[in-house]
Amino acid sequence: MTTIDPVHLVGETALEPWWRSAVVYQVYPRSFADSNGDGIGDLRGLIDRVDYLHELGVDIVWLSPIYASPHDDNGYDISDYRAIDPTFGTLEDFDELLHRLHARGMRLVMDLVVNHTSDEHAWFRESTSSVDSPQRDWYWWRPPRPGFRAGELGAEPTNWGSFFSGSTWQLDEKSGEYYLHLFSKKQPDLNWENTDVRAAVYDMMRWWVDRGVDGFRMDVINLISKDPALPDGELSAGSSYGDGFPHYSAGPRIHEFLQEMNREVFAGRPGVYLTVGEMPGVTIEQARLFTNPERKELDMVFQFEHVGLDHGPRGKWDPRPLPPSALKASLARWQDGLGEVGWNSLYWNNHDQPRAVSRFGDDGEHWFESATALATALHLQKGTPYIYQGEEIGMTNVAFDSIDDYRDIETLNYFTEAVGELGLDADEVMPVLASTSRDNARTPMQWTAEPGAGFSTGTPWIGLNPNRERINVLAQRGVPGSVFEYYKSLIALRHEDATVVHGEFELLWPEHPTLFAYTRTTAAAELLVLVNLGGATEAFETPPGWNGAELVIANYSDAKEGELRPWEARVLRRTSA
Ligand code: TEU
Ligand code: CA
Repeated sequence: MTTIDPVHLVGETALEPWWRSAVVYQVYPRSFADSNGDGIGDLRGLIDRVDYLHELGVDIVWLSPIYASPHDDNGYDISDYRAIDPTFGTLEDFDELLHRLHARGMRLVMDLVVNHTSDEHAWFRESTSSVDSPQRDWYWWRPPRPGFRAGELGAEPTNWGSFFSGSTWQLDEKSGEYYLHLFSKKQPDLNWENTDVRAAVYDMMRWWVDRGVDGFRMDVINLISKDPALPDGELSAGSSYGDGFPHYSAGPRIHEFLQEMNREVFAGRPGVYLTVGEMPGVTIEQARLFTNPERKELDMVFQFEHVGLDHGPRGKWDPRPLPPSALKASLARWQDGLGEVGWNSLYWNNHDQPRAVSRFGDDGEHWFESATALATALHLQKGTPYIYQGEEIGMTNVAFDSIDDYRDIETLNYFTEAVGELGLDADEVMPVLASTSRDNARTPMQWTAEPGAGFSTGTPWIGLNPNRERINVLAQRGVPGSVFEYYKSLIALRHEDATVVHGEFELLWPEHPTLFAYTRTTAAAELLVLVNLGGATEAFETPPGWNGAELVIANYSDAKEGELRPWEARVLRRTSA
């Protein structure tokens, strides 16, 4: 078994956490590899693919939830934090996976979903059993709004709308009280104000740490502290719900809770674990606090600004075109904002986002060029890059044409609301789902061109993308000029070149509408990153001193001075000697 140092020496003096030079790979287990033909990916399937991940060169696997769950939200609704769902395997399988990853020098980061549990968790069952239950206060129970009878429209304790459509409140007929659920009604929110709740969560985290896991990706962790007064949200035009976000996001005790968690779970072992907080709606100012090492809260956060730029006034189901200039301005703002004090996580994709090559790139004519251009734009930035399964082979949106093909609760709830209350035509809604549904990210991993794509010998739980015949691992692994080999080179570059890890970021040509250009600079060397985020050829003037510089990586086989072709990406290096 390879030993892995928690920290390594940088330069002469400073100790630095290992994850700063690491690349993370996210596995959505249900869609990764199915070993037993039931159509659902599992731990054994993942164990069989450890060598694949090792070959790609990633350092960390972030595993989406594998805990016991009724799967209302594909495992983000957990009914037992200390059990593996039988769909995915057993604790023995889990231990084997961990061992195999560690033996290859890789680490494992678990998904931690503790803003809410499943309504089938023992804690919630007990909480629901009686208003006098000692665990009643573990969740957010409230009586109907004064002046209203339970169940009556308007009786909900606040006017907040759920992320998954409808109200955030569900009536419990037995007690006549409502419980809060920011997501589905099968995902009741835990009451973090309660000391016992927090102690139980930390205890569970220590249990996984003792088992050997290397960190946690924390689901919607900015939502755990709410304003206990639970005020109504502001009503916006055209919506029947108020905006509760300011009242349930980054609440008054958020920093206290995260510092407490850090102390209680990781105390005495700084730099050993990776913590990344998923934080929809987080601002740069907040992120600077969350990721400032001195505050001992989190190592990094997932921010959502760049994946919200194509949302219209009515949110994600109201997509609008995105000018590349807006994208590059946002990315540069975060580079600058967290450059000195905090640390960025870098991502285009995850299991909640449509596929980047379809969304920000061109999955038709310039599929290869745009997949690799986007990869270059992201991986050369300062921060820790995250690759979502299939991104490394340029997987695209699936664009199902029937609502029956969709599986995602958010998508299905929205569809029902859209053709119901909102009175929209199914024909107008389907193209919106095709471009924005989370299921675009959840179609099975394309390993081969076969009918089951090498994912499963059975019927997959969600339809395969028919382009598996063209886009698959077998067609790319070890094949020069493939998206896979390009990702491999980018990952290797981060490991080999300290400038990629440490260099200061500076945006060039902020006014240019499509060329995303920046430098990364250390005392020893400098990188120039040039990416054309558009489908037309663009002329540019080589910045002074860069003519004839060493070419590090490029997605076209030849380079023309002063010109970038559609989605062309080029990285140059010079040393200060
Ligand atoms: O997502 C939280 C989140 O805010 C969104 O990305 C959400 O999925 C939705 O798309 C908003 O429109 C996390 C998980 O990543 C997601 O899969 C879960 O459904 C959600 O929390 C609840 O646990
Ligand atoms: Ca299976």
